[in-house]
Amino acid sequence: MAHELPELPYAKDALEPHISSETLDYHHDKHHAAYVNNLNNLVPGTEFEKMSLEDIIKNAPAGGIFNNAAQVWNHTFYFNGMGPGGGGNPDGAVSDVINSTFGSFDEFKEKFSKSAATNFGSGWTWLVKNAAGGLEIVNTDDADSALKVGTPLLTIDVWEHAYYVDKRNARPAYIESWWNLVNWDFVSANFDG
Ligand code: MN3
Repeated sequence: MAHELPELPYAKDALEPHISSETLDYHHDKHHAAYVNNLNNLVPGTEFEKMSLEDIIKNAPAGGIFNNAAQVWNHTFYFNGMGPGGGGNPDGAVSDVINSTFGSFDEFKEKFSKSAATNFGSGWTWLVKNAAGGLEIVNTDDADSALKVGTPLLTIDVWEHAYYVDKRNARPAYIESWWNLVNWDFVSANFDG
């Protein structure tokens, strides 16, 4: 099947001043698009040709097909997890389970930020619901996806291309900006499954 680049669920400048339209020009229109194109070039003639993105990620061995499929999925999930008018605190069941797992929202935020800031090299930091229904903060390397760990609820891309235009080398400043964009309705919908 041909994989498609999903459109951003908001205008290019909707995340300003936290993430610029220039960053999204590169991150969505160049990087995300390239992963889609690479995947579509790699799968024809393989056992992965007719598989969904999720099935490719769960079944492909380490290598180009896995890397590009996971990067397509990870980026769509990341972009959907942000929005104008985001940020603040979660409510409902997600708020309750964050408090019971991490002590408080502030303690969760601090722990998640520290994981993202110290995730070495390129990767992703995730909030995941595990098989027991509990929450975990998970770091993955390069293209690796938390789909292999549990049910992803939220992610932040910590590859340099996510922040170098706006923040240069200051990953912690990008993480701090990103909290202003978190779409907690998206997190709740993922949590409710
Ligand atoms: Mn990226």
